[in-house]
Amino acid sequence: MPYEYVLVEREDPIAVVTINRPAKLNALNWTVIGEVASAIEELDRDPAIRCVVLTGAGDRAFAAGADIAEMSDKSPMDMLAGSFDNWDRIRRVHIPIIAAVGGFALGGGHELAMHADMIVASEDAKFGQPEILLGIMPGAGGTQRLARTVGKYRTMELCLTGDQFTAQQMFELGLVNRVVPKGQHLEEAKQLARTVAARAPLAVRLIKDAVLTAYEVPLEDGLAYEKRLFALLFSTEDAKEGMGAFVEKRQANFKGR
Ligand code: CO8
Repeated sequence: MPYEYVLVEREDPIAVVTINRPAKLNALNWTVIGEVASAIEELDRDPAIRCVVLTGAGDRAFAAGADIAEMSDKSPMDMLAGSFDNWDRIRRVHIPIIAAVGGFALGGGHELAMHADMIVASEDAKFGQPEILLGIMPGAGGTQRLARTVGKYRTMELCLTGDQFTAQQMFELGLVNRVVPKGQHLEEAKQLARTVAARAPLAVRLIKDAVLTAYEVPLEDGLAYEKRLFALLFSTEDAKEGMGAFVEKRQANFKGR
């Protein structure tokens, strides 16, 4: 289905979802975020696709935040009823998502990148939570995901000053996986996606589930959950294939069964 602001390009077994609103630095109006959610959900349901790359069109931005013009006259109830469901839809997919960030990832754009499972950034990328400069605050997980990833003190700095941090700074803080020369973020993210896509698909999905669960539950519960998922994989053909291939000294051929 064609979207107004989102492009989907399949390169099975990976797909690239591009926010395509470059004249507005890919600002996330409610239609955009709904379309991103729909596109990723559709790919999540497709067994031929095993990893998604999420990026922004043009060379200036991944996304410069929620659409300020659209938001400016909203009431509290408009905001609550608005697009939060779509953010949750992105959060709930099982397929791994890699954000390929060039240029600005600000506010909701930064929060959207943090909905991904890994982040690859061009060396010119700029990350920040500038909502404070607008008299508001992060609303799509910025304070929570940042605090869990880079810690209280850097989160406070980002959110209370609104300052932009470089890709290298975010790499050093553990939020960015790889920093690459300007303009090479998409290719690097696709390469990383192909690596993940070549792995045993059921194990990939359960690993994503287990790692995200680490942010939700106490360690004891997380360890118990991991143990059950680990045992569950012993019911799969891929587990027999993977361990059998190691023993027989050959390449494993995973089928997602
Ligand atoms: N919203 C709407 N339009 C935007 C946005 C935005 N966030 N960012 C840029 N644009 C538009 C500009 O208005 C401009 O449009 P036009 O050419 O029609 O005037 C075009 O994009 C190009 O932008 P600039 O001319 O401003 O480009 P500069 O190179 O001068 O500046 C900046 C680039 C520094 C990125 C600047 O555009 C900027 O500061 N943008 C706003 C960044 C920001 O404040 N982001 C946070 C927004 S609030 C938020 O994200 C809250 C998230 C809540 C999530 C939960 C929702 C339910």
